[in-house]
Amino acid sequence: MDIYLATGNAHKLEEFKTIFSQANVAANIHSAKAIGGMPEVEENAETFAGNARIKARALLQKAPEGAWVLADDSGLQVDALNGEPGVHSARYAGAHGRDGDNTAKLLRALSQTPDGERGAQFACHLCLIAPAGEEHFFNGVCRGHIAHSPSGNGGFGYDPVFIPNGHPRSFAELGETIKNSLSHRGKAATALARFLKTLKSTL
Ligand code: ITT
Repeated sequence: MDIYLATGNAHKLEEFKTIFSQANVAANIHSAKAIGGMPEVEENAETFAGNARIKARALLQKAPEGAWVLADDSGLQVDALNGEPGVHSARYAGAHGRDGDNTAKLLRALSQTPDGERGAQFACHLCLIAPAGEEHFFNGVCRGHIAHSPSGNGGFGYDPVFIPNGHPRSFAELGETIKNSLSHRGKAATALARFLKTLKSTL
């Protein structure tokens, strides 16, 4: 089966490829680039699932017949900020804020927040659309806390300031194997992989 990933974020594509190959999912994951790139969409839903659906529907228009489309909408929800930046994570510091700017803004917002009150979670919602048009949703959450300063060079986005529960280091320091085994995207993709394996006739 062929799945086109409705994202312009190359890091997400790489994470899905790795997670699917580790889960032995016999699906070919294609980049949106292979069919002319991810169309411009306004991610104006109030929920991650709603935005994932907007992205998946947009790419479906360009996908070859018989192909499946998958979109990921994800973000960081910080307890002390009432769940922000949430669905605004990518554009927290401006139109499509650069990762470093978003992270710097987050650290400023939490500059007076003490240890013990810096809890946060990453959330990932996936929307998979079948060739016949039916929609399937999967999600995953990873709890942790926000560090006082960035560390590590791996991953993307807020990874340098996110310390997952049970680990002493940031996602950017832990490396992709550990990140994928704990992360919001890893959990959502594992649920998706389980679903795909039930579709024996198409695999
Ligand atoms: P697409 O919409 O094209 O998929 P995007 O990066 O804009 O790419 P989102 O709208 O889902 O994706 O925004 C997700 C943002 O949340 C992302 O830009 C990061 O800032 C943050 N984020 C999500 N998952 C993350 C992860 O695994 N590690 C670090 N930051 C993450």
